[in-house]
Amino acid sequence: ATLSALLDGLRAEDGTALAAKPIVAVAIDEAKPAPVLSPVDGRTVVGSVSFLSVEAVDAVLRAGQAAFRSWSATPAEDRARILEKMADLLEANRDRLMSLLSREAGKTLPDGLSEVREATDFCRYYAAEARRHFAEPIRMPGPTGERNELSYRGRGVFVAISPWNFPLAIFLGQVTAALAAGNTVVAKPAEQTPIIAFEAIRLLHEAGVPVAACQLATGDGRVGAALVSHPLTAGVAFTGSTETAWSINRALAAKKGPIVPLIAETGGLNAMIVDATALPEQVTDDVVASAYRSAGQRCSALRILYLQEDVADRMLEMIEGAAAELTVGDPRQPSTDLGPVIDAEAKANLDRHVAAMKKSETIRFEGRVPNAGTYVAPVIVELKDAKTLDREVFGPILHVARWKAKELDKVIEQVSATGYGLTLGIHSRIDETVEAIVEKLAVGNVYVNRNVIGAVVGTQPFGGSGLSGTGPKAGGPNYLLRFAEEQVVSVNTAAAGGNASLMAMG
Ligand code: UN1
Repeated sequence: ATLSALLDGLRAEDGTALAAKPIVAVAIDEAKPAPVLSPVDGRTVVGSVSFLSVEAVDAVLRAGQAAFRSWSATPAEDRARILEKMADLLEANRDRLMSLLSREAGKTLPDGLSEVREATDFCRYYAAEARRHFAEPIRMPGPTGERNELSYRGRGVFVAISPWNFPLAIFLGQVTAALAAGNTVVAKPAEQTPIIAFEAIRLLHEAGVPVAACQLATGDGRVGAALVSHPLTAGVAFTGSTETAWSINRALAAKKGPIVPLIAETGGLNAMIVDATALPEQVTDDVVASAYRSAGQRCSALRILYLQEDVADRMLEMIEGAAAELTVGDPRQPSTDLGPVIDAEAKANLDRHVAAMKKSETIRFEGRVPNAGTYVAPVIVELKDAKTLDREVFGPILHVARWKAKELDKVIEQVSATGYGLTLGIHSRIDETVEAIVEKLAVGNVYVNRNVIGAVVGTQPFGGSGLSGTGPKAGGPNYLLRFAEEQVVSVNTAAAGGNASLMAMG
């Protein structure tokens, strides 16, 4: 079996091969391609894909390492131009990508459109950041008779492991950041969304990234584990569950060789705190968007809504009314608000959670869903005690808890006690209340009097702390630096003899 066996494995719906150019730089042994089924109906084949074998991981990383010298020596300006070309290609292919996002990931058309835009924004933003950080060394202050310069360079082959919920934007966000910083990349997409990843890599190659500088490693957790543990891996960018981040940390700790960074963006148990001064219509809109957009499958999504007792009944009534207006169904229909969840396993987990909630808590609302496919109805659960929700439930299930006017500190304590720190919503017209909450909660992204999703690249750098990840924030001014190594060169420029630093030290 050869490279062409892998390429043969990548076929579009109509049977035409997707591969115009190679996506890995090496020939590998490969198993039979498996079909990727669409969550829209659970049956339609989106395409088929071969998974990389664990044995092939070594060859892929070696090829990435071999490509490193020339890619890292490519001027930052050239790398930036390639990323800008990629942005143009994404825009030119927008409709096709949106269609694929619907078919492979179950995205509604508005979600698909925002995702293509976000991916485009990442390319342009990281291109600008590459110019800012990497074009020229930074002159450090110091004594005369010496020149001190700080510069950044790529670390080597970066492994990028991404989730199915943003199979284009997060996938490309990681990959383009690593490339911009001068690394080569091996990207492992989620098992559920390899085809969109393949399309993205193909466009990157078309934009001018050398094949070996950005390779695609399709596969399950075993491929991910083999990539992470490999001695050549110079860094890992990961977005996914907190549990997987722990296991990546363990694998990196056990790995022999260079000590490498993990950049992890993980889960959240995101709260919104609403007090009696909040505007009911605004709260309703923002809660519905935050809890149900993307069928609740965003790590930023609202999971638990804290309503102040005095306004809780009225607000709940309005939110239930708005939830009842939501349409669940085929994501390709313009009238659809919630598409399917990603697969049967995700649906089974959510159904189990709702069944458990029905036993002990109050279900305030449950919507209707189509019979076929992996659709989950929007649900509102009122909890007797907010502590009942102690883990991230990744779907369209909104939990609500009430709080009394004097008990804001207790709410803050409960939110803090989850250990997560990704997004937080506050709806209040009292500045002191907002400030008190912000000051006490170490949450990565706080949204005041608005919804808690859809962070804009370059405007709202995104990422959390604690159980929610390591930082730095994606789409922010510090992100690329974590992908790079620093080097300081100190040159004695005095005419002869002497060392300015030593002399300055006395
Ligand atoms: C994720 O869901 O994994 O702010 C993170 C937002 C998105 C978050 C993506 N950019 O909703």
